[in-house]
Amino acid sequence: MAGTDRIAEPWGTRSPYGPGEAWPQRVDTHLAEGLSAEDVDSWIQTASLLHSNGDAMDIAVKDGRIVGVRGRAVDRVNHGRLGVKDLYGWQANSSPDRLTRPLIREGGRLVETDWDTAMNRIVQRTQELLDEQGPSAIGFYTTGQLFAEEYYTLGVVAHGGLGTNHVDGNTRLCTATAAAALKESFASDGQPGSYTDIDHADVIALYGHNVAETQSVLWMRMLDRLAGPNPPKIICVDPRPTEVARHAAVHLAPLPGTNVALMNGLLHEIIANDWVDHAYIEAHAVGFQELAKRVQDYPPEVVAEICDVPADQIREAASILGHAERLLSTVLQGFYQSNQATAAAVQVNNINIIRGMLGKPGCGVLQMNGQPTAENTRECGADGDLPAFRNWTNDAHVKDLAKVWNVDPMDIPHYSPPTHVMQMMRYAEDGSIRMLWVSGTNPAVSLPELPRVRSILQQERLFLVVQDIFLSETAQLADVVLPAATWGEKTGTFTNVDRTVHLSEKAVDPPGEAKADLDIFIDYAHRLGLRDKDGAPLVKWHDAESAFEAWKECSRGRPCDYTGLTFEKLRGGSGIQWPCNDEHPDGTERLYEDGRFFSAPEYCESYGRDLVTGAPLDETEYKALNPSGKAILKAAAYVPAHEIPSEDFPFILITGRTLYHFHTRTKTGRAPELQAAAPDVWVEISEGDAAVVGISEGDLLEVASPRGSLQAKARITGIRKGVVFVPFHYGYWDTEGGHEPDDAGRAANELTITDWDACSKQPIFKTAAASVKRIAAADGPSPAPTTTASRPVAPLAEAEMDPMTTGGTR
Ligand SMILES: Nc1nc2c(c(=O)[nH]1)N[C@H]1C(S)=C(S)[C@@H](COP(=O)(O)OP(=O)(O)OC[C@H]3O[C@@H](n4cnc5c(=O)[nH]c(N)nc54)[C@H](O)[C@@H]3O)O[C@H]1N2
Ligand SMILES: Nc1nc2c(c(=O)[nH]1)N[C@H]1C(S)=C(S)[C@@H](COP(=O)(O)OP(=O)(O)OC[C@H]3O[C@@H](n4cnc5c(=O)[nH]c(N)nc54)[C@H](O)[C@@H]3O)O[C@H]1N2
Ligand SMILES: [Mo]
Repeated sequence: MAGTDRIAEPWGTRSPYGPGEAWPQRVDTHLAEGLSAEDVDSWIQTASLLHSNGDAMDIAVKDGRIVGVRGRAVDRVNHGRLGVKDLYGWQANSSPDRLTRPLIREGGRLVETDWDTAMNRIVQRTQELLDEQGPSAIGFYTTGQLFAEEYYTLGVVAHGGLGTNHVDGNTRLCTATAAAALKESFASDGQPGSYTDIDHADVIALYGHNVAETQSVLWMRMLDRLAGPNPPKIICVDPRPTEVARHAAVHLAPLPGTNVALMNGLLHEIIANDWVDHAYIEAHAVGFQELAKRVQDYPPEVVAEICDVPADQIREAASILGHAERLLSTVLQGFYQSNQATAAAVQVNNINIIRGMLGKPGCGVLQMNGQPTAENTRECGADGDLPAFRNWTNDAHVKDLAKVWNVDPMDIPHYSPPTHVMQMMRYAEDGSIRMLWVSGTNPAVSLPELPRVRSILQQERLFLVVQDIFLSETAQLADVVLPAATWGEKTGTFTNVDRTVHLSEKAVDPPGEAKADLDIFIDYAHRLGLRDKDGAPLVKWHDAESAFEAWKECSRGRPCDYTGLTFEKLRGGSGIQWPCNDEHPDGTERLYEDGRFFSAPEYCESYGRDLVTGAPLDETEYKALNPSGKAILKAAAYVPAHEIPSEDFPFILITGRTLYHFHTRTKTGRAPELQAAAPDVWVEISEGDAAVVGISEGDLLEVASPRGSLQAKARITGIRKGVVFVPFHYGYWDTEGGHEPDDAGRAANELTITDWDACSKQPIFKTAAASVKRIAAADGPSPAPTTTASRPVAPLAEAEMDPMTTGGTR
């Protein structure tokens, strides 16, 4: 890929291929200015940590420093390709403002200290709180960006050691709904499909998933199929004109928050036309009658009215889905973070199930992950669930886990559902959670309703520990800040969306005294003196490989069985998909090939919930519904979003991502090429709405919701009318204010609502009511990229473009 400006051409050149053929390799490389491959001392194996695709790469090392990256051609996931964030994002590792020493708060200020002082302060506070109140005073809020070994250790410490039920990951904001939707349909987490389904599919349907920007290598795979013979048809469900929409056979742009109505409309058509695999349903699923009955209420005309989508488009999309021979469905935040998240995502599973399209090449469901290691947060129990998809309401599972950890089953909290992060924030607000340990996430920017979140985290009475690699907005509020080593500076494994496990090796030393998250958690366990029931140390491992071995044992016999993997086996070649065990020594491409599921009552991870109210089913109800372990078709009625537009707040606000940045930009904002490509916040608005409000490209707007406001420059795009979009990447670490807005805000979450999905407890970042006001005339175009969904409807005049602030237009 020499010579291609990947900022301007993010997806690079095409390598067309046909159905059933192997995706051609293409090795993408980027090295620091002036270096060539001969200058590199060594190449160290890893995979991407800036999205969930799991793109395998080697880190180039010279003189003990990271100097670039190269895609791994042998890997099943990316065949050598890399996305634009990965090509440039590694530069953040050597940023001069990395945290290098622990910090503690003294007289209101954070000051440098040594590890002993910082850790002892945490341990002392932990012990005081355990004595005074017990484990319910302590909460852990982790991430989807550490390694499996780290989550497993944290889960053991929190659940098995302290015995607190307040453990969650930012995966709650991210893929809680993916897990919930899989639990509803298959009674267990675990991705049915495989990326190789793209090589075979004749229809690919993407629901609320802007894959072009958020898993750009996966999109390259789709683009290469589109450029080859017998290309697949794409169906896109998104209110914005994403690159996916631009390549779609049918682009459905529903009003945000109406996904369930739309899905019921599609199912209505598929069932009414009998594009249904009755033999498959008969053999492998329960619940068809109820589903068929429920969707009768959603003929295309009714749905067209609710979603503001033409009825004929719904019919056309349904016909494509109904005639597909190999249907791949993908789902992401447009469903997971929107109204009725789980109910909507489950309807996607339903389409594949009733069409009998599971467990065969090209027939898959990818309930996507977002973060690189979110799968491991879920598997290892750092999201509150019990490790290896054990069912916390099944006493036999708890007993089994207690055996693995050598603790008393009563020491593992399982008396109530794990506390989800929004509830933890509530407890901290009320003062019952008094210590919160945040690792690898930046809630002061990423949680909804920031004015409230800041006030909770700032409280004097809350002891806040933040473990990060930078002094993030959240770290600035902490009582103790622990400097972490990150990707490239520590070893471990992580697992992508399609269950591919990758080894990530240490390439360079961390800066200063920064330590691997694993070492920090182990140190905490030992300092606290956590023991098993025989008095031996609870945490019996000391490094990544020994932690991996312990995790493997915990996963034995469960759906995510890792027992056939070793570091050695993961070294040198491609990543390997779990389950990998004696039965499947080379891993498993697709789950459910034999139409058998992990859903037997005694084996399953979850008995499921009512999709509308979220009320859990108990064992007896589950056994009555699904006695013999089939897939479950679950229906749901459409219920409108809680906050709908009003006279004062006439727009629907949605938020999300751009290609060039990762989340709160702590990494991508420190990579000059990426920062220049999208340097500041903007707001997308349709041409029609802009004309009504009297807005031109680049005008400064105030966007307000009942919770707060921000200022951003207008980008007029093909977004559907009535909707505005704000990227959520822009917080305050690189503004004067530091952790809060100076005068005008710019973080999307100033506006978002404290509300969550009834089933998955995932916060609703997409759908709130907002107003838009013009406050100043343009002094140039908005800082939004022009290569992506934020492409302007009218081309920007050359003279207007600042080459440093218009991303792909250079
Ligand atoms: N470049 C980049 N890539 C990333 C990340 C990143 O920060 N930057 N983050 C990673 C992570 S953690 C995640 S979770 C993923 C997220 O990946 P995506 O889910 O693909 O990204 P989003 O932009 O959050 O949302 C996707 C789309 O949902 C649409 N949408 C909003 N509301 C609705 C609705 O009600 N219905 C429908 N049908 N669509 C709606 C939006 O218009 C948007 O285009 O990306 C991962 N990859
Ligand atoms: N409005 C709105 N809000 C959203 C979303 C949205 O679409 N709209 N999406 C939500 C989603 S899906 C997600 S995933 C979240 C993401 O939200 P966050 O998790 O808050 O975002 P990040 O910027 O990835 O934060 C990760 C933090 O971990 C630090 N870090 C990086 N590597 C390491 C490491 O190895 N060790 C440690 N200890 N720290 C490390 C980084 O410096 C950074 O401060 O945002 C959510 N918030
Ligand atoms: Mo995410």
